[in-house]
Amino acid sequence: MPDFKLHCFALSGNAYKAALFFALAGIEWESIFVDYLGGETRTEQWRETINEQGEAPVLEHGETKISQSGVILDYLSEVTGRFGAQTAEERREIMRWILFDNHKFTSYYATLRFIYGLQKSGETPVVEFLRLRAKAAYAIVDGHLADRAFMVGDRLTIADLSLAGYVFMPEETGIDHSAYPAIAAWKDRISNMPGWRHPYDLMPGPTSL
Ligand SMILES: N[C@@H](CCC(=O)N[C@@H](CS)C(=O)NCC(=O)O)C(=O)O
Repeated sequence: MPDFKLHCFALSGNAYKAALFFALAGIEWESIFVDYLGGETRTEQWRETINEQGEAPVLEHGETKISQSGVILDYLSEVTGRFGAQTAEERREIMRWILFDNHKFTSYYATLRFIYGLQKSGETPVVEFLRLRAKAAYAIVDGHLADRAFMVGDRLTIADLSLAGYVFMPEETGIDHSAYPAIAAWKDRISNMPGWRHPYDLMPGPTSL
């Protein structure tokens, strides 16, 4: 029985960040399917017993139970010794990109992808706003990656894993990804690593609404 249990579902790029950590580290883990589309995370019982914040992913490891993908990634790097910082400066730099990812890069893109790509909203002012914000975040990450292979240092860290949450999701967002060649090259570097698997292949549950 694996030590690590991850409450997750296939459509969740936030959960993929942790699932990808396990895949690339070659660490056994168990998935616990979250019926997000069925409303499980909104039930009182789920919030009382799994996560009061009402969000997936949630990691269980022995007595430890934590949510927030950035905290989960930080915890996993600490307890496994993989993909973490080697210096205090790197630790700050990793945290800086994880916070940027949570606030901007993942947040706007994931919401755009959900509304436009999965719910098929069509063009609306909200979609237009989210796309503009997502493109601005993509441009910043693309600029950072223009002259380096990974976000921090010269190797894959949890900063990359955080930003990689939604970039392999296949849904249409109306964003022209050819405008971000450094992100495309970084994605190739990650997907060519031993152990890499697509989110829909790594986590349980439906892959459409
Ligand atoms: N900042 C959180 C975001 C988690 C998140 O938004 N998860 C989605 C699923 S991918 C969720 O459970 N959303 C529930 C909601 O917003 O009500 C993280 O990085 O873990």
